[in-house]
Amino acid sequence: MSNPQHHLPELTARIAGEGFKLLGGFHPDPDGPQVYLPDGRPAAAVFLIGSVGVEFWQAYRSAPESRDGGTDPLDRFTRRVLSALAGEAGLAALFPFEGPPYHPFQQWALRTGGFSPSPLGVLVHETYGPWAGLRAAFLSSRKAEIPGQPAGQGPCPGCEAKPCIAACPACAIDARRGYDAERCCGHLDTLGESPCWSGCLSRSKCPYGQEFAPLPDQARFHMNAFVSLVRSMAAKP
Ligand code: B12
Repeated sequence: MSNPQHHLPELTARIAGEGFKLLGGFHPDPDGPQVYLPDGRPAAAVFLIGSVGVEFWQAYRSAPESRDGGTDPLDRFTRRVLSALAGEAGLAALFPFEGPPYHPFQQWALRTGGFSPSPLGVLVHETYGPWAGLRAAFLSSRKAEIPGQPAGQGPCPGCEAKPCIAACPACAIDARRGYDAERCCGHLDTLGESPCWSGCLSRSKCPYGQEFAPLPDQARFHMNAFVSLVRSMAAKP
């Protein structure tokens, strides 16, 4: 990794130009949990890169990885584009699909602010609702300017109606126990053409970020990836 040489507005624009979004950042507290650079030193600043809405899907659909027939096309597209961007800015890139063990991306997202945990398992963002994908973390060895942090705790603690819970036709979401992935998958298996395949009905009922909901083919792509991951996890001893 070379010396960090990014400039926040330029970094934000470069990331947006490739269809991604700079969701936020944080400076790890020296007395708290650290995020480590590839050379083992603790990072001084962390940027969280996400994907939201149709811009990202359009960028992916026009990339060669979406048509080459290989495995994990979206992860390969993400790694190619964001590794190059991080390298240009003198930053290191970590990805959520590296693992197991996986990097704690949801914990990092909570530290950027604006997100709350939800009964759905996914973090819900005050602007993007349940539709923010976490695609990479860029790490800087030096303190750096990061985006301003939203003040609130994210939307779920203040949402009394919680329409997400009742919307699940498989009763896979419970206010206390959270989200039951096996039950959700079982439902998808039983009903081959369940409307859930075109987008999780519970996430669709979230009052936040509705304008960022995925297109039907985008939703189906993610549901397929999710079902494959649950099956591969269940198949492991
Ligand atoms: C393994 C995994 C799963 C497993 C969960 C098994 C388990 N109990 O851990 C399964 C396959 C069930 C799963 C499902 C889904 N997942 Co998932 N998953 C992951 C992955 C790759 C690793 C999680 C992990 O172990 N992290 C390591 C620990 C140490 O990190 P952590 O931050 O401390 O962990 C938190 C999570 O594990 C979380 N958690 C625990 N159980 C579950 C269950 C679910 C469903 C989720 C979402 C989170 C979650 O609690 C921890 C504390 O905050 C992460 C990526 C990542 N690197 O985190 C994505 C991730 C958490 N998943 C994500 C998503 C979106 C989904 C799906 C909605 C997929 C989809 N269709 O798009 C589904 C839910 C299905 C639905 N109907 O909506 C997003 C969440 C984004 C957000 N806004 O929060 C992530 C960050 C991937 C990404 N690139 O954005 N997932």
